[in-house]
Amino acid sequence: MKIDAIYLRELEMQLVHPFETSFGVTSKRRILLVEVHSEGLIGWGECTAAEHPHFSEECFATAWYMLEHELAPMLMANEPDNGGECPKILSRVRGNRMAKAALENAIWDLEAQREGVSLSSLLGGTQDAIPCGVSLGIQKSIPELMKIIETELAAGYRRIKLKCKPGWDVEVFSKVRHQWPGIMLSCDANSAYRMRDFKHLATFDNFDLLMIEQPLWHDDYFFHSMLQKQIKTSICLDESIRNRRDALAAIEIESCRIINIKLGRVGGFSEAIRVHNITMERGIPVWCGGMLEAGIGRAHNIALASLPNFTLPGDVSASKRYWKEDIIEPEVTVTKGGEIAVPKAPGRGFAVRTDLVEKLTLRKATIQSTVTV
Ligand code: OSB
Ligand code: MG
Repeated sequence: MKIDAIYLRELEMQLVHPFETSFGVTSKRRILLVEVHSEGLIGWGECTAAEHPHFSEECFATAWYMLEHELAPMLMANEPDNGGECPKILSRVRGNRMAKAALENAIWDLEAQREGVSLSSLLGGTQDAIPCGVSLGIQKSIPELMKIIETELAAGYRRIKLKCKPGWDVEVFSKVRHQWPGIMLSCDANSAYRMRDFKHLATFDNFDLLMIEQPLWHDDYFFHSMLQKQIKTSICLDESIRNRRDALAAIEIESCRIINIKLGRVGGFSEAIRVHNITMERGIPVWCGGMLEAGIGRAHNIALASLPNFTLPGDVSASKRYWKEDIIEPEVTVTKGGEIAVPKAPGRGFAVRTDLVEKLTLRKATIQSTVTV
């Protein structure tokens, strides 16, 4: 496809509530959007890199730099025909997967429009609706957390995930389990524990958790395998799964029994599909993770989560849980039964509110083809 121009935008968006994990608090997001103009169509991508490099090595500024100076010019010079060709074109740049994903996903978004098919079906999606869970940040107090859980269960969400860290774990799980004995409950440590905590982590087995997500180092699966042998609760890996090879290695050495797939973390739709396929082959269920996305990232997550091995409720939830006003129309909504309907319309199925995007844009960069005809 002939790419006319690629635009990068920096948006500032205030979260409805601050979100606290074991690595810090986020109140405002700087959202990096990629806009690819080609043959009269516009493909959109959203970069999931956070403000600071606390979840992974990437952050907003590194992603912006890589996109502006390396990735977008490289893609323009090579004119991919479809989303699936992007990883090879961008492979000379090592790492920087969240930056790559934003660009590659914009091409898939464009391709779905060009082909007149839904993004979900272009990716190989088979599910009409995706089951939803929520990820609840660390709160000031347990009673405050209990109120939030009550609200989210009433809204229909099918799985509650609690962010945890030393000092905000077993006491919390115990109170929550006591109040709601039957709910699907899990926790996410974002690498807050170490080997000295193995005995403590084994006590999580008392709470019938669906999984414990990324208890140890962000880049590890060897020690997670040691831990998995010593606890009954299934480990789910998030941070340490960067690609299909990581997934396969983690499955082979039994580091986890569940995997969370995030588009940005694995570098885009192509690699996400490869991770999905190998987990399905090996009988390891997956779910779609979230990175506090605005509407475009959320729409892409929904399309991804329609693939057949996404059998567990994911972290993709309603726009209004994060934003007063989302940048897409309609906003993402969740049914009383805790599901999001997968759009069937051509493309991503959610229109971009360009006026609002323009209003929220703090900075814009243009990458134009240097090839003259
Ligand atoms: O580990 O899943 C995570 C948010 C920011 C960084 C990392 C994570 C999260 C979440 C929130 O858990 C998921 C969401 O977008 O709802
Ligand atoms: Mg996680």
